[in-house]
Amino acid sequence: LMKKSERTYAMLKPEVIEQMGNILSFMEGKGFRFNKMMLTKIGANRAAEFYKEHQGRAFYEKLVNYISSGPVLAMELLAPSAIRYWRVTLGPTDPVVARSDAPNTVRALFGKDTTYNAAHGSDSPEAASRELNLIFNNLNSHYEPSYVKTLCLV
Ligand code: DGI
Repeated sequence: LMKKSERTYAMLKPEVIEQMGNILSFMEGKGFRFNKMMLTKIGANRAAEFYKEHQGRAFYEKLVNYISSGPVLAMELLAPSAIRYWRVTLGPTDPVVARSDAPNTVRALFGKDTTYNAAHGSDSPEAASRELNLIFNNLNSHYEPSYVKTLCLV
């Protein structure tokens, strides 16, 4: 029986954009397919909305500032159990922990620390649809011309 493909939201964060080729190759090697891909910049308001579940946490402002500080690579991934599989492929939130516990993961290989941890992955089906909508389906209502940079493959 074929497992049903699932969609998730993945995002390469600003500090790894210059290494995106290596990270995409790593992801392809893990079997992911890129259903949508867009190099874009997320404004501070949308970044705050994106991470609203962390509002009030000590790191919230730093996180929002970081994510809106430069371009990100936004992706819709398609794979069987994509949500869980992408989280496993990402590795633990802290790249230092990842390097000891899960060395063959995106965060172990490409992340620096808990803030600059290379990439994001939705943690539930609800989060995946919310995040995919926020990034890919609100291009008009949230349209901020300089944020929609170059590449949009759908
Ligand atoms: O789902 P994750 O990205 O692995 O982790 P999360 O949903 O708990 O947190 C979202 C992001 O917030 C995470 O990728 C990095 C940041 N973050 C989480 N916990 C901390 C943090 N940043 C700092 N500086 N310190 C934290 O304790």
